[in-house]
Amino acid sequence: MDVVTLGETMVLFTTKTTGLMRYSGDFSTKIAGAESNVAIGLTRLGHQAGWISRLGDDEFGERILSFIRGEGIDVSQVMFDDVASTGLYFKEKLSPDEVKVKYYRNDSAASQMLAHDLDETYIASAKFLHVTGITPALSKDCYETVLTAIDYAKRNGVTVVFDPNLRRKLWTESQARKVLRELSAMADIVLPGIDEAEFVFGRSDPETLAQAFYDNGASTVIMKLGKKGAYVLSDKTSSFVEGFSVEHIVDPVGAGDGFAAGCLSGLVDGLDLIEAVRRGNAVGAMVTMADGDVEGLPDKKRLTHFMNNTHQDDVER
Ligand code: KDG
Repeated sequence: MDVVTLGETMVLFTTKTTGLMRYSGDFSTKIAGAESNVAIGLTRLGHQAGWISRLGDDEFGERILSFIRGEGIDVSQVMFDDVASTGLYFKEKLSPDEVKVKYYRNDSAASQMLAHDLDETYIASAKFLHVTGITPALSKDCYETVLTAIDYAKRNGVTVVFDPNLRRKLWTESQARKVLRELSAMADIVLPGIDEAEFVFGRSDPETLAQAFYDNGASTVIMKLGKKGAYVLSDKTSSFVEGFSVEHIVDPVGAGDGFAAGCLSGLVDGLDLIEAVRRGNAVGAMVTMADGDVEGLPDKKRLTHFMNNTHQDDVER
């Protein structure tokens, strides 16, 4: 197993018309969850990924399991809850550039994940454990499950990758800031977006914020800068890695997860950090070119074509 991840996946309902959801009668439905988005990005690129989660014993849970298993992800650790329901969320397009999200996930099946349900041997079998800041926001049990997963990883020499993935609607600012800082300190690799970095450490430039995560305990910081690319800091390097230009952004949601999948794919393939992040930039850019979180995630052939045929400014080192 290359990467094991852990988190909630939901059925996403997106209005088919622009405007207030109260006037929308038609919705498209897709599967979306930050952690399974990353796992799908990895399997599409030929890697082995496992997804740990809990689903409702309902039609939406069955649909999610079928979709994720169909993407070649190991779902042997997924549990079904015969009481709590599968989480849902709705995307309301108020204008082409203004999207609002409404979660229906309180007390969802995934929020009932328990630390004692984790299989240490399963986590120990991976090269990387990928966790995000969404899961600890779901419940105290989920917070403890993430802590236990990180402990199992560290005890078994598995590299811990943490993506803060700040979701302000899921918890208070003070709760979020405390836990995101705490988990960032435990991680080997941290993948903050610039906004999340400023949320945790205050307003500043990418270099200063990356240093703050490094001083906080992470050994590698890969800061997402959107279309500008990323800034990388480790004990061996500090560098901006230029992003890839995209002529028409269809849907930016999920780009950060694609970036994470690309970076992890590069590291699994033995690329150096800069080249792994360059792959992350490319995958993140490709995600924005399709509607939905995972529909733009490429296979190796499409990724290679995109990277070789898209203008990229020189990498500044
Ligand atoms: O990164 C995209 C995720 O935010 C989306 O898939 C849904 O996991 C999700 C969340 O909690 O917002």
